[in-house]
Amino acid sequence: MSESAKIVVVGVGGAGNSAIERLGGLNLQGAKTIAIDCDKPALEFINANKKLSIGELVHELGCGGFPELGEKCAESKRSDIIYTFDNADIVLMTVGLGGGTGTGAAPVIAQYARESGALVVAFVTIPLVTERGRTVRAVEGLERLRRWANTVVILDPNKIARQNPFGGTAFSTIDVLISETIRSFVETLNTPTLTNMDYASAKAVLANGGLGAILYGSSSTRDPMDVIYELLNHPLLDADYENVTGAIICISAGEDLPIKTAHQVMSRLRHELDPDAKVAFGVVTRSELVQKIQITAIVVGITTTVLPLVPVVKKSPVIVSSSAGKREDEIENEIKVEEKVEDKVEKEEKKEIVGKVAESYGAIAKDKVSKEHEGLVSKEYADEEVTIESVDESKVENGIAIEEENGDVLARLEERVSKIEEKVADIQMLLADQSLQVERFMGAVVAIDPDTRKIVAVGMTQEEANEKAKRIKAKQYITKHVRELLLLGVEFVPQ
Ligand SMILES: Nc1nc2c(ncn2[C@@H]2O[C@H](COP(=O)(O)OP(=O)(O)OP(=O)(O)O)[C@@H](O)[C@H]2O)c(=O)[nH]1
Ligand SMILES: [Mg+2]
Repeated sequence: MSESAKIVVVGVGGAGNSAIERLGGLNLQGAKTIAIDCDKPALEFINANKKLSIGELVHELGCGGFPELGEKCAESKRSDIIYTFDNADIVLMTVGLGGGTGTGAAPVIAQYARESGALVVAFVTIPLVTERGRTVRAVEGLERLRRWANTVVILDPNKIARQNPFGGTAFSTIDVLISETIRSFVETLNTPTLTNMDYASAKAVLANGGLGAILYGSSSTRDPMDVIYELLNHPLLDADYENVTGAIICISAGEDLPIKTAHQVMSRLRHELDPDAKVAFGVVTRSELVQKIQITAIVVGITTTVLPLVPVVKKSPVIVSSSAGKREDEIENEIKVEEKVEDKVEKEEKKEIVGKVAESYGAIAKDKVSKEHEGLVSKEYADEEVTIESVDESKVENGIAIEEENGDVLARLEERVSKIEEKVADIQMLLADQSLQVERFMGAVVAIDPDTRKIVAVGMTQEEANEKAKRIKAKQYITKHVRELLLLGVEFVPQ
């Protein structure tokens, strides 16, 4: 090893930390992992060397899809964040863009890492087109992140969702790709192996990488051409690699790999790239890869079709589909259509819940909400029972609700149903005493004390509660409740 670099791998937000969790499972050598989230309960499930909850401002329960909250949370924990970097030379970040924590906090964390002198490489996932409005937020987050990270490697689940050679969900495939790429990179840099990557060369590639992509190929034959073919024709990559400005190329293989084969692979790949591209190269051997050869590469300086704000330049005949230009339009159109549908559904749901709340609690909506929804307190809800549950945050923080699995949820719901009368009375008293903010989420309602921002009650119809219990685990159920509180907007006053 010529010069060893101190590397940390930092996951930000739920998706970012699922890649960290996977790295923990791979027993990553040569770097420390750090999990950062505003969602403290979610951190409990992550296997990382260090964990940092930065969610004090949001009661440690995530940012409910609001990047501005994620940003504020990160800013509020500046010194803690810098401390966890421990003067690292390289900070590798993993983030799913489109939610609140990752999208908002990652650019701030990248900034702090840069200011502490580290080289920052972020591996980001953009949302699926089916995630509706999240793409716009993701693009904004990406633009902010690009200002601070030296290189941002983008992974697009939409391509994988269309054609997934690995099986599983698009996101789990991406997490495999990210964790394999990070692992190989870190190991070729920082562990004793066949051909170590030179730190200075890696730094030269990544320092001004701009946008990057991952290339991946694996083969069970020892013909170097096979693995290169796999790599360059991989369906996950839709980037113009010929004109890239640099590449980090890691070959992983069994200990039986002849060094000559590794060099053949390398020189063939070199030939594929622009002659001026900077390349850093390493070979790592792993006992589980006997008779196999795998390449993970990070190419930088790419252009991509993925996001509307990123310029599109397509040149490579090997990977590029002739409909690439069209696809971008299609994606944009799909998003527009979906956003319209979403707006409509949201309006209708809001009307519906306002009706329910008003009916159940004898409350009326004020301001424009009341006008918009006047007359909506209809008889159609009269026959439905309403299940009300008081939830306080200590319950969630203690992890009691979070530990529960499906069976326990059913038991809890049964118990809850038996207490309907009592709880309805409770919430009615609460609502009679004070002005509470009420919002709907996932077909339920929550009442929040606007001063303390504490949830004082959660309510849903029995039918919805039963349906929910069939589908989801308690941890998701409870944490979702709290996240969605951040969508406050409708205020009710007692009649
Ligand atoms: N790589 C990866 N991405 C995912 C996964 N699940 C969701 N995503 C993507 O990541 C985006 C952000 O989701 P999260 O990471 O859960 O959001 P967050 O950053 O924790 O933000 P809040 O929960 O809103 O505070 C989603 O919109 C998806 O596009 C996953 O398991 N792996
Ligand atoms: Mg989250």
